[in-house]
Amino acid sequence: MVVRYSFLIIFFVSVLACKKEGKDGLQSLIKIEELTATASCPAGGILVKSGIDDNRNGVLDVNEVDNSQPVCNGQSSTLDKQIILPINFSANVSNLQPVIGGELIKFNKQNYTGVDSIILVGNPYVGKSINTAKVELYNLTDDIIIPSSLLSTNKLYNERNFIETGNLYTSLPNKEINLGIRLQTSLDGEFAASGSCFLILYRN
Ligand SMILES: [Ca+2]
Repeated sequence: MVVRYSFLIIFFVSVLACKKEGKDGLQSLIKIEELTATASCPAGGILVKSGIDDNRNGVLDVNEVDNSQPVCNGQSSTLDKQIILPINFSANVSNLQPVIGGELIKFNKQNYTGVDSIILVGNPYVGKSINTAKVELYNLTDDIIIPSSLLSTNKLYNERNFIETGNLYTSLPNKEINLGIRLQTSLDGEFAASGSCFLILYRN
């Protein structure tokens, strides 16, 4: 519980810190709600809602929610075949300066016995399809990119979908690090956004 709430606090801080306005002045926002236990999430979890702040009030209003993604709490960290970790990053960029943010603190792949596959999943998008949005996993502790973690797309907001990397297990260091995201736009002056980012771990 303590972990989860500190997680949410970090999340909201990172959302506030990442309010980058795009060329059109609209920003994407994320809102997290508690999810009570259901058949598909027996231990409860969180519901990650995302969308564009169309009325520019800095709040993700009900009619602005375009995507809702449940993230279930693990029932048993030693038995779960799949573990989903939100990276808590939502940012826009419209110049060539990369935006680095988000926090998945104290991540250590060695803590997950039996895990042999780790992927980055996200739904980035662009303002114009001539542009490409680039999202990469970032090692905040050592200030370096995680190799082979690039997600790139030229999908517009209303056609965006979740895309994923290959297995990053060997790209991630054998130690505890703070992980984040680096977002870049390919064309200077053109809007790109990160969408929602998750790290998914698989046991064989
Ligand atoms: Ca709003």
